[in-house]
Amino acid sequence: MKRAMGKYILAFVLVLVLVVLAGCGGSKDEEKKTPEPTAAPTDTLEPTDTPEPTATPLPVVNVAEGKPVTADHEETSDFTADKAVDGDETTRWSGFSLALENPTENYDRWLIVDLENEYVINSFEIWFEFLAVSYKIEVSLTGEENSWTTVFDSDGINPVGPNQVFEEDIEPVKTRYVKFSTYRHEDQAPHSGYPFCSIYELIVWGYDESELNTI
Ligand SMILES: [Ca+2]
Repeated sequence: MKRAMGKYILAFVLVLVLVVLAGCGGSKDEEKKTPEPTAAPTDTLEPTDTPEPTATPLPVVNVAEGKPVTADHEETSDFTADKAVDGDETTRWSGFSLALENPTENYDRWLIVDLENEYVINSFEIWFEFLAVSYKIEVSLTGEENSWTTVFDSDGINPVGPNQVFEEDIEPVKTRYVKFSTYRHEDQAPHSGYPFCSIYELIVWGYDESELNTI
């Protein structure tokens, strides 16, 4: 009887152990799976930029070409002031510097273009044949003395030459007259050998404001 009871107890313990082991192991299917990575949040859509309005090109032209022009000196009848604005890059205006003959003379030469209308100008080009001193560009609505405003000054940097093209942007300014003038900067040595202010073409880029309303 005791042996029979012992067998039952042994069997019971064996079953209990198996049940416990089964509970601890679990099946493969029940194994915890590595959680799927959370999908990256969808990128927040950037607000669509409002397209910039396409800038209408300014009706910029050479407002100096063919316009009345005067200069304080013309080297010869072949190098007259009008040659600086005739639209021909092979003809030129040349002013002779008196300083070559007399060093006490100044180096100043000037040339004024009457644009015959008020234009907003924003850049210029000068096709130099030669210049050995500094130069300025001034503007005026009336052309009267003391009405000039300097919009560019080479300030000691001069083309020297020969045959250099200077292009400069300036703050847009409304003007009718454009004055080119030369001077010897205090840091510049007196020139020699090339006493001319010689320009193939002075090009002034600008536009008529009244035309902006029609384009
Ligand atoms: Ca010319």
